[in-house]
Amino acid sequence: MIIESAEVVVTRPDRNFVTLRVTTDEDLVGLGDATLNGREQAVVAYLAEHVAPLLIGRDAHAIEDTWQFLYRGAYWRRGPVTMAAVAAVDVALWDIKAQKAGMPLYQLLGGASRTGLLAYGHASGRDLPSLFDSISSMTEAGYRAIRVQTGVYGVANDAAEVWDTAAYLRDLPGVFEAVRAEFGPSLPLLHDVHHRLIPIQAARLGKALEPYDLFWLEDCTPAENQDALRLVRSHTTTPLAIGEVFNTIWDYRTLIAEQLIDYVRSSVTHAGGVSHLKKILEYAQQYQIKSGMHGPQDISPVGMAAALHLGLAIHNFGIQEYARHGARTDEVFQQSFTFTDGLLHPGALPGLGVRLDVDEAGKYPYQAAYLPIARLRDGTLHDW
Ligand code: EZ4
Ligand code: CO
Repeated sequence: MIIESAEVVVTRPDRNFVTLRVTTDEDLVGLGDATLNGREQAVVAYLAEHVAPLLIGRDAHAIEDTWQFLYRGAYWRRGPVTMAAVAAVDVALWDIKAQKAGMPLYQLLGGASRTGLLAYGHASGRDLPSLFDSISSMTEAGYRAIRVQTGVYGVANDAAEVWDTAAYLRDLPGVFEAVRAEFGPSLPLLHDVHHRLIPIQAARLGKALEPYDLFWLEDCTPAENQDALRLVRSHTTTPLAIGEVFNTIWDYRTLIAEQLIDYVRSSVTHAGGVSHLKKILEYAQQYQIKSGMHGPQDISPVGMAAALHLGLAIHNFGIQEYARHGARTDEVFQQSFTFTDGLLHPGALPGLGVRLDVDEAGKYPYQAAYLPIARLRDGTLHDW
């Protein structure tokens, strides 16, 4: 089976999405998510100018060889743009192979290891009453695990959020104490620090949150400094999750080999596809480290589907982040996955189980949009 075409579809039904659409001489169509939030057009150019022409005429079944060809053959390795582009090709080819086999993708990855995937959703509020309302609305929507954020330390305006680290460290344990008092001891609670602390602050926060039994503390430091996590780890038993901005196994080398984290946050979309993330997770498995794949709205339904197939198949699944897309997105991307009793399942359709309606996608052209930034009170640029 030969690849006949590879086109990049950019659409903004509710937000920008980049999708690679690969067609074979047997008229099978495979999809891959290549959305890199705020830098979308860099991946579009990488795919359209440099990757798509190389795919035409290749064996659609040769997934590993194509992965190695794009990774090694480029000479310039790693990085978010490259790895999102490689991921999109990888996932599109897995989609095609599974459709050809007449099976949902998870069957080709080893079959189901569980009946469904525990998902967590986001709750946030500027004060405790609004936070409680937000948590209640998430549990009513079916979520059985909740990420709890407070906006108290960030005053949003058009230019930047103002961030006060000292106030955050002082107040956050009290927020979790109140949430536990209101919602009880058994609801899994998560929290995302968004890379905003230095190691000693992260160590102190992890320790202060221990009484509230977090499922995890996420991105507590900018973890490209992998060694910093030794300090955090030596001070706290709060489980640690890291890596939504990582894109290869090399970003995790120290973190996994020294067991400095408990959950791998990388997504299929940003870490080289199903093939590469599976390798990262198999490495992590030897150290009792589990998956915690990134699943915000900027992972498209195609990227989410790929995550669900991989998560269902691997042994060391931990939890899946799941932020529902809007109604327009669901029309552009027709999906087969389900969310029942707090558990996600990729469904039984052959392949990924997602269909891209190209005409519908064409109604929503790209619009530039960027992530917010944060600044300290004195104006210093901080991590968002
Ligand atoms: O900032 O998806 O855990 N989730 C997050 C997200 C990320 C965005 C980046 O594109 O941290 O909100
Ligand atoms: Co995060």
